[in-house]
Amino acid sequence: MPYPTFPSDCSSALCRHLSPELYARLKDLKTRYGYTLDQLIRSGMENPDSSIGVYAGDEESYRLFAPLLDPIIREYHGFDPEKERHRSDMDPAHLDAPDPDPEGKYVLSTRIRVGRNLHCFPLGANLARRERLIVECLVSDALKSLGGDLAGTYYPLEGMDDATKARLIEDHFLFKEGDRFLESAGLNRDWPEGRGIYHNHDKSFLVWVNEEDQLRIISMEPGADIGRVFERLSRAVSALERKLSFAYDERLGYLSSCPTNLGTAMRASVHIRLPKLGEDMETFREICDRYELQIRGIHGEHSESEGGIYDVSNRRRLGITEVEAAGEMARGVRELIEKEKRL
Ligand code: ADP
Ligand code: IOM
Repeated sequence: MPYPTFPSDCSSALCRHLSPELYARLKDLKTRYGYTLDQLIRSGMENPDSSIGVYAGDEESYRLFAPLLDPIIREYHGFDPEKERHRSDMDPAHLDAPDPDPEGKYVLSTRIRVGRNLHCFPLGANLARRERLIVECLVSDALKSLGGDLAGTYYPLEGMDDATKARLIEDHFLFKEGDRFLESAGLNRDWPEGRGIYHNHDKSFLVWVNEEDQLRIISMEPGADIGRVFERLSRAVSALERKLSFAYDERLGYLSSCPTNLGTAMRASVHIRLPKLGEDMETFREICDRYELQIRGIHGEHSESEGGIYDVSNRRRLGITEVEAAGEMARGVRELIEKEKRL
């Protein structure tokens, strides 16, 4: 492929960082699992409205294509992959994140998820059909061992009726189908085979299998008790770590398909009603920038807000520990609520 061209209004990290010289330097490289630059950038090429636009195919992608990926990582996380090392801390005893909305007037629900991928397998964009089925089997077996409040059932997507699927998506429990960014990255191949969702009885603990990452481990509940949501997640991750070996790099932390999810691979979010700040996006964004928060719409990434309700979460995931990221989110949300009250 010749050097790709981007539309003039493209602002993805890919189009800002991929020069013709860099493309020429990397275009013939291939990881041991056979992943190439063209595969890495396909999603951003086909979707110029991507925010990032690249998906790694395996652990080696992060080394082989580092001249493109390191500047993207540096810019997104404010972390220097050449000089720094990631640290992880999921100990709930270290968490300082008091409920930012004790009166329950603004925050509808809290959700914290981490992404994980299995060591010894390529990442999803480069996973063969048979490997994906093995991943599903290993993960669903590990999930069967969970007890107490984490005990639940694994539901393969294949065979799930449309009404159940639609309800789970609408209620924010299940990933949506047909995401064009993932489609271009090759992450939707053989859909829906090998994909599924595990959840406990009250859907406060869930695991997505073989979506953007092989596992998305999720703790969520109504209200703003960040401590309780974090504690449940931490316990679940520890229990799964005893059964599964996750891909982890000394420098980059937990490895993920998208460079935005490296490190903690954690996104701690609230669904919050902020109708007045929603009318003053400049102030809203200024507070979010100060606390390194990201604003998403009500149905997650690439969706819009509805009825003054936003998804507000930590933006940085690498070079910050899990307890620090959740604490930063809590402090930022408290300030957003204070501002909303004053407006
Ligand atoms: P991810 O969080 O895994 O990166 P998305 O941004 O696509 O993925 O969000 C996945 C789903 O989780 C969406 O349905 C979204 O609305 C839902 N969600 C995110 N945060 C919350 C929250 N605090 N409460 C309820 N649902 C949430
Ligand atoms: N993580 C991923 N879905 N995302 C950042 C897509 C994009 O590049 O817009």
